[in-house]
Amino acid sequence: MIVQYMVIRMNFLSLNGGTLTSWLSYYENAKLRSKVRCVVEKEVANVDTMLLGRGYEVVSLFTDNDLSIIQEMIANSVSKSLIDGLTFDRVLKLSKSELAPILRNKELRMLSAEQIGQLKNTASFKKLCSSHYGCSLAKATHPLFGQIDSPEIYFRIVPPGEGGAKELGHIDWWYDDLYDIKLDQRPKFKVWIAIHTEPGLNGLLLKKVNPNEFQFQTIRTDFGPRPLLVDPPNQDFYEFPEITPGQAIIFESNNVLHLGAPNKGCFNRISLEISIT
Ligand SMILES: O=C(O)CCC(=O)C(=O)O
Ligand SMILES: [Fe+2]
Repeated sequence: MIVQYMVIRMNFLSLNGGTLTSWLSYYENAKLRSKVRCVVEKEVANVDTMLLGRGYEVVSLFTDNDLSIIQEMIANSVSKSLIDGLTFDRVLKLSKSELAPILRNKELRMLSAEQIGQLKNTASFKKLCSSHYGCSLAKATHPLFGQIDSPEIYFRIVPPGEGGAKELGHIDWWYDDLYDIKLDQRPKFKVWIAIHTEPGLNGLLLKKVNPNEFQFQTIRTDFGPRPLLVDPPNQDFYEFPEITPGQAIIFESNNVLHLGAPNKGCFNRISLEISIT
């Protein structure tokens, strides 16, 4: 019993220290750990909710000030790719055809090294680092070059009327399968931050599943291979948390099936994704 407790305690400490390296063994020890829950219950409560529960958490992450810093960063990126001098308000109203060049091209939506530096300096990002998720950023998978030596941080835009195509539901590790990313190199969590959402009208559909019960086929696109869900469930299979700008959904990368909800709002839905390991 004492030995068991030590193993569990060590696993917990490394999670809390932000490395998350023992995440897998932590997960495997879940059953064993429940025997000593009374000792560590308070400390591991959030992680337990995720690992043993619904697979995701909704958290308030970005302050209004940091949110406007990110919004400006995104407006600058979009301006660089599309039209000079766009404000964030204008980006929210760009049409699907104006946005077309960047909608599918992740490369154009990845933050630059300079922007990542700026993001890391925000109080909100530091809050994420000091949480039990830590801030070990996972390496990006570049659409053409596979895994590259820069963090996986990019934004995504879903125009009104878009999103929700049920065959696009996926588990993030399916992309790692397609890129042959080794198990120990794979992100453990995705942090999906609402940069502009209309609660209840757009956001993310998600559901923790047994990955063995879902299959995908691979399609080749100009922007790299993509998984396509075989026998996709309908929208009512998923949970659909209401999410306001600045809030984030943190979910497990290896077993949460998810897809962007159809955007029933008036504006482009904009989110920022950060993979952590
Ligand atoms: O935001 C979306 O529409 C999809 C998001 C997604 O696949 C992810 O965050 O991993
Ligand atoms: Fe995803």
